[in-house]
Amino acid sequence: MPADVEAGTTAHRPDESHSFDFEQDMDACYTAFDKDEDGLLDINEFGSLCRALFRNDRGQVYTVSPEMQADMFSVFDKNEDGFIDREEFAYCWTRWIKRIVRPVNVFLAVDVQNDFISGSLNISRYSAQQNGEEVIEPINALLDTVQFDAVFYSLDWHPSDHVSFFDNLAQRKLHSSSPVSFEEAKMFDTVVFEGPPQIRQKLWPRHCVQESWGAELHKDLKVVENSVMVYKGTNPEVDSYSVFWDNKKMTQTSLVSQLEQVNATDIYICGLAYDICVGATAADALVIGYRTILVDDCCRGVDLEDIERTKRNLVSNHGVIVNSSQVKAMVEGRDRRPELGYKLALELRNKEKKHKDGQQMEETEEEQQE
Ligand code: VGL
Ligand code: ZN
Repeated sequence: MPADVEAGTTAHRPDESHSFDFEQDMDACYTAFDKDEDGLLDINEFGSLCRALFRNDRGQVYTVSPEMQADMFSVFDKNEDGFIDREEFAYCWTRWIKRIVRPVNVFLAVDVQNDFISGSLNISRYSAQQNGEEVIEPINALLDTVQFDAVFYSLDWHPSDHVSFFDNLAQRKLHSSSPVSFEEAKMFDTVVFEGPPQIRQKLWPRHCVQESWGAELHKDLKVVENSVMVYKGTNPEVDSYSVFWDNKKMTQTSLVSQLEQVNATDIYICGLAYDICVGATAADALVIGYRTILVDDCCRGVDLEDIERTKRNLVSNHGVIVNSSQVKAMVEGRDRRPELGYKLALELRNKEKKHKDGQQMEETEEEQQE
């Protein structure tokens, strides 16, 4: 083979252009990638499967690093013999490939409420580049064009005596560890309340009071049929930035069980404020184990540096940041991101490990009883 052809191998290897239709069945898939027909998938054959799997709707193949590929391979090579046999592939097919190709997609618009757009916590007041109203058009366009399996809207929904309101400061005792005293405390300072529960709390202007205009969703935001409202921050003593849990992780919102009910695999998150409630929600979604996608152009935040930190944090935890124009192809399984495939593989490994640990616990308990 001439040297110049050799040099170009990575881009032109026949299996680089191999696109497999994952709507076919498991056996067809196994046979297609078992190139040497030895009845086993080795790491290289798994590599060509990855190249067929992780590509976008324009046929471009996403790069999967050798480390990531080896790590995913190890999740499915359960007996660690260096091959994915047919039995191991059955698991890989149903729990991984099928979910990557046919995800269950949930959309969550966080706190698109009047107070954050033009009311008391109006984010454009804090940053010249940020205007909360700008999220409405791209969110509405998404809801018009993309068929999600479930749609949720969260609402910051505080009682009048809420702990986060600066003008309620006199209602509670500060803890001795508070960085600022009652006398010194100003709006946006962080204090520590004695509790219970003892909490660090940033002091915000009164906002999103239950049943008030400021707590209503913006009038132009499209509310789709059969969507679900999730209320957070309802406990007067604890604030709640994440739509999953309050800031002390004492109580869950209804979102957790509702996502389980629909068997959600992927969650698309956007809204206000990017660096506060959107960021906290996305971080929790990843902790719970969801494939998590931030829709960047449908978010606005308070602090530009904090927004960048939020994005870096998401990416380092295997989340993905996209533009709303990319969402439709992802939802329909035509644009399949390796980061999300990797996240799912890690979750499968965690589940297996928990299962094994549980079995071991049972065995030791039995031994102890004997
Ligand atoms: C939020 C501050 C206070 C938010 C809620 O929705 O981002 N920010 N409460
Ligand atoms: Zn709030």
